[in-house]
Amino acid sequence: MKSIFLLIVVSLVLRVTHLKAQDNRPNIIFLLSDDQTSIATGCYGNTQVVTPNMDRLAEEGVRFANHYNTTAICMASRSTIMTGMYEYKTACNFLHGPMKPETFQKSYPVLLREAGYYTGFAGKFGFAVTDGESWSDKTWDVLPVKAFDSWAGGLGQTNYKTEKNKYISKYATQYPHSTRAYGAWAEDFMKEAKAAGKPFCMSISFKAPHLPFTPDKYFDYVYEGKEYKKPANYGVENAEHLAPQTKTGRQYNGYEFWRESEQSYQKAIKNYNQLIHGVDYALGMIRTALEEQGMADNTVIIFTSDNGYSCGAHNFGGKVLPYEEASKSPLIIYDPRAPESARGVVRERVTGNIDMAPTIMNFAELEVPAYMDGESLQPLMIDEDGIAREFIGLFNMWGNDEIQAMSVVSKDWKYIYWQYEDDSMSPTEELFNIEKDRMEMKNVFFNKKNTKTLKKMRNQYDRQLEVFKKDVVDYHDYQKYQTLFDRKASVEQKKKYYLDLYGQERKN
Ligand SMILES: [Ca+2]
Repeated sequence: MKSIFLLIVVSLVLRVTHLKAQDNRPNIIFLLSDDQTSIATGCYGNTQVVTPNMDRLAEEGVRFANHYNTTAICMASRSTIMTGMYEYKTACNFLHGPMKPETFQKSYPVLLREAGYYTGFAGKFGFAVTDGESWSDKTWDVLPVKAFDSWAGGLGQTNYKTEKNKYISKYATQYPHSTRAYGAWAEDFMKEAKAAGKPFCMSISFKAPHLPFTPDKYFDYVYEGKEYKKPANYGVENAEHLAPQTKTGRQYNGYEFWRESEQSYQKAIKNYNQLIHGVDYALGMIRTALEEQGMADNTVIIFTSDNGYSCGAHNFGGKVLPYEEASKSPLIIYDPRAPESARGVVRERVTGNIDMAPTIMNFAELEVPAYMDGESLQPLMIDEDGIAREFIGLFNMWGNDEIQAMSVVSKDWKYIYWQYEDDSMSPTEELFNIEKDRMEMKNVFFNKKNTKTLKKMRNQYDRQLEVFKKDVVDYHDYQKYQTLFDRKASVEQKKKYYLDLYGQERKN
């Protein structure tokens, strides 16, 4: 009996040792900036910014030229990133509600931890996880602190001052600005993970370059005395061709600092770029730490942002809109183990924030769950035809009624259906040939030459809506979009929902 027991113990020990020796799955680092439009990045063709570490990551890995946030606002995008699901399935956004705990159980950090990864999170988590209908972002109980092995996340929007963030305040003396403090935290996390003897998955969500634009003074020298040239689509005069729906709400009427004066524009764009430079520096800190820990050869790095930023394009500030500046972010993936075909290459195929969780699952050698709407981008890294997708859907279900809209985009074309109507405006369709007109200066919807393309894009839109109708959750006020986004819905059908929204008849 004794010897049988001994045999079992020995075989168990051997098995554990064997498993440990076999676990050479890569470490995964997921870095998310906040409100970084793709064009604010050097490797995306901007010669006015200094982002050497992002550029180097692209030179050594894969840069995705057409990466969209399927909902271009923090809370919804972060929910999508973690779960791989569209907003109408996460049911999580400002104005709608928090994420249910059972939905969070489907997120990549939870799944990777269950699969033996050592997991960590730092920065702006940005959405609430609770069964409650109302929540406050000032309380810790809506943050899944215990779902991670190591947690350094902050409340609500977090703070640029390191000392104001409970879990990273110990770095405040050396790094008073939180962006570099997250770089320091990353180094400590790697040591911790190494000691745990497991592959790690580290997610850092920087606050930068989100408002308020208060960059790290340490980088004041980088853009000192610099005058920025504005893009060709800057300003109100370049919004004439756009739908009336877009010229409502805070994106068009707020964020005055982008247009108040030359001086206010220069100040805003400099601070915005300087905040991004800080993130770039932190990326450099993280790569150095990886080398020092001897982990660089087996660590995948994914860098992206939760939404873009308009920066005055077409007179818009903020994000939310389906236009290029607001909905597109950089996406760079570096896998040190990848073949030559995934080194220093650019992929044109459309990708989205829905692809982040599936890609991470794939890197962790786990099956991508069927409920995830995105696809793993690993095959696309190796080959432009690695995934078959041609279109992706974009949704805005936040903000004033007028700007809530659905769109579809391919690498060459974008179709937007502005559904809102009242006595002053009708539903408006926009078609942009973004391959030739990246600035979206011409709505070619009325051009007969594009009849075939328009038909194709409308079909894609309708197909996307069918998927929406099939999958949409029945809570948090998402059902109404089945009707509102329907190109064929009548005013009468839509009216009911405007009534629900305002508790009264439509404004006009
Ligand atoms: Ca954001």
